[in-house]
Amino acid sequence: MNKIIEEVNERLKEILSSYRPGLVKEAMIYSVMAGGKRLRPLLFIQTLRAYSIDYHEYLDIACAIEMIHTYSLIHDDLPGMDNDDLRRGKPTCHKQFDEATAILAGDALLNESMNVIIRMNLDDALKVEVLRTLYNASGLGGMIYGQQQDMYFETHTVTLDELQAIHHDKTGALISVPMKIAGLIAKKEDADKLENIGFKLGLAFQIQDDILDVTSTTETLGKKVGSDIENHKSTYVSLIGLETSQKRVEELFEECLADVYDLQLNHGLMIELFQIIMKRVN
Ligand code: GRG
Repeated sequence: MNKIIEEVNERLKEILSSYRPGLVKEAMIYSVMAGGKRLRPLLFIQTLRAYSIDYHEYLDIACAIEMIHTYSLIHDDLPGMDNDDLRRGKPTCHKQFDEATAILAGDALLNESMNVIIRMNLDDALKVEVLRTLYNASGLGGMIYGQQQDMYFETHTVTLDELQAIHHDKTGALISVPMKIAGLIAKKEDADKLENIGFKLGLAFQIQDDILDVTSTTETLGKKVGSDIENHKSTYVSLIGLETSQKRVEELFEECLADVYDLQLNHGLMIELFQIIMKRVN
């Protein structure tokens, strides 16, 4: 997996270096290259590999997804949202630069992610399907809607079902969409099943996030811990407790494994990927 991460990083550097010079470009490079785990590119590439597809032709889709993810983190950290000082172990974009530059860097990453895909040499029908699927997941069809609901429930009581729906959109959409797009490329009839597995993985990932917020350290996590309690935020841990949350994560991973065995692909590659996510410490 390290080789794949290096390839993604090299291509991201190439893409970012092509932009017109200035503070916005510097801020984009700063945040994208700040040391993220590249989980979403890995989910995309490893799923393609599991279907024996050469991923190099599609590397730019992995980069575009990571650019959207980084934009969401830059904006999520802004004073008007979570107002965080630390991200990926470094000062947040608006702390390192300034608020206006951080807003523009996020906007530019979202816009340019689309250009990255538009410029690819792909079959036109596939390109349109990829664009439609990706920007539905990152927009009001998924992540932005989830962020809106997350903000609403900062001042309203939330049930477990409502919290699960927030996670589905806010975190799950951008974790499931790499798997869905890999399915559209490799085997169209599997795309919805892969998306479903991705949503379960996304929920497990977000519950882990809630758990790490109370069990980890700022040093390990690369961002402030204890922020959910400080912000009086309802989380899986606050609603069902730490132990039950941990159990739920394990159950979801088991379900993902079982679902993967229903598909005809290289199961070992998918399991390797799920284990990396399951064992994550940051
Ligand atoms: C501002 C439009 C907008 C959306 C923000 C995803 C999101 C929506 C906010 C992030 C809030 C957050 C920390 C959610 C927890 C799950 C999550 C997305 C964690 C960060 O993803 P990782 O762990 O990060 O993959 P790295 O840094 O490794 O890429």
